[in-house]
Amino acid sequence: MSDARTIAAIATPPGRGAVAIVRASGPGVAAIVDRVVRTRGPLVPRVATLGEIVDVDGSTIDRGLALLFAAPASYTGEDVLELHVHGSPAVARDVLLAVLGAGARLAEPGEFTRRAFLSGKLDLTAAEAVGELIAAEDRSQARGAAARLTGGLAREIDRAREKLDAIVEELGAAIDFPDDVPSPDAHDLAARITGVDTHLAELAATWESGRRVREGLAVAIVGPPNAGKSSLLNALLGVDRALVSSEAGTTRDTIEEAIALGGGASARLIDTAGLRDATQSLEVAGIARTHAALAEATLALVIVDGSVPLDASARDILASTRGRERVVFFNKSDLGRVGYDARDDAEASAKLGSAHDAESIAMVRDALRAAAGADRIDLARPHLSTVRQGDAVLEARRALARVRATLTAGEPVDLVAGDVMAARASLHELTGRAASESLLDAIFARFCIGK
Ligand SMILES: Nc1nc2c(ncn2[C@@H]2O[C@H](COP(=O)(O)OP(=O)(O)OP(=O)(O)O)[C@@H](O)[C@H]2O)c(=O)[nH]1
Ligand SMILES: [Mg+2]
Repeated sequence: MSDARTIAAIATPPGRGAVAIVRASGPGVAAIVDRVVRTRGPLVPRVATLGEIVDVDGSTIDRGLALLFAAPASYTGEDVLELHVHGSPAVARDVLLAVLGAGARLAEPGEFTRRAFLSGKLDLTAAEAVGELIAAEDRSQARGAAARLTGGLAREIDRAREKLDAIVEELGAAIDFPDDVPSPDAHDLAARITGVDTHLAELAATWESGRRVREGLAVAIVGPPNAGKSSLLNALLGVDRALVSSEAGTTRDTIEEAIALGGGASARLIDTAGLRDATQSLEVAGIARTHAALAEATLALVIVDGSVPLDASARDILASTRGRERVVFFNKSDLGRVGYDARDDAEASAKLGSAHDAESIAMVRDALRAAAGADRIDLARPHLSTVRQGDAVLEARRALARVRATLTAGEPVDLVAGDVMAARASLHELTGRAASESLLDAIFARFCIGK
């Protein structure tokens, strides 16, 4: 897709606004300025200049600001022109058509940022961060992406990669000149590989916590019918979102709502149909959805009625969620605590409270907040963000594990060269220093046009 022609697009969102911006980048910008922009004097780079924006046939479309960035001091590294006009969709479209008429072609999604990457203005993780920043829906997502924009992650990865570079070089010299260059010492090599791997392991750990912050913790609220699941959902949300009734089996379909948990953490709460042996077909279908929600959720928020002895369905759900990440809440403490007091050791850390009581709700909220990882990750520090980045680090660590296995087995040191190079290649791909066209296509296709 990326031919070197000048590209153009409307950079502002569709619809009406105060200002619309049409942007062009490439070698044809000077010609576009000539044909489309009428100002008193010539445009000075980085100086916003008021003028008329004209059609290819010379008629005025709008008065607006022209802003020129001369290569290489621009977002893309090429000549860039921004035309700021009145924010009407019709005006923006006409200005774009004029720019296209003056020699540009319509930009592909993400093509401006792709050009910035190709000209070395951004590494690939920073380019991805641009996409994430635009897509960010809350502050923590935006902050995390903004931190990655500065290239801190790429520098961190490069540091690990440089250590592998040195090892590859030493191994290469020993292989090429066996008589003159001694092979690196196996012990020493293993220690250095372990050092790199530890560093990568720390980064890998940021991936899972980063994901929770970015996507919000997926929480399935599960338990027997009538336990108070929907009541708890409503209390957490602070609005009556789900129907609540004293009839068991009220909730049939899953209900999903997002909540902010404070400190930049958020969760997606999924209220579900109560779990029991149902025969009625609608309820059976609802329960199937509960199981699906439970399978997809990161955390199970298990609600049982703690005021009465635990019945079979309560015991079932407590037992079946035992191995996984969960918060157990014994509800209806205002009515008693018989069930809570008789709980198994496995539920030792379970919470007791009432969906009708603000303090209990705060307690559940805190537990979710802790699980959402807001306290565990410092978004200002380099962290992995996309699945692609997580995979690349995983791939590199796998190769390093093979290196260590070879060394531990007492094999000749030269045999590890291939795997060290494989680990290095994964890190190279992560920062985009060796990214394929198809990888770039996949990444930038997710961007919007104009970015
Ligand atoms: N006393 C008391 N009643 C509660 C409490 N929490 C919920 N209830 C009541 O218990 C009944 C069931 O509540 P729901 O929130 O509908 O329960 P559910 O788990 O969503 O039930 P299903 O959707 O049928 O699975 C309602 O009458 C609630 O008012 C509590 O802490 N104390
Ligand atoms: Mg319900």
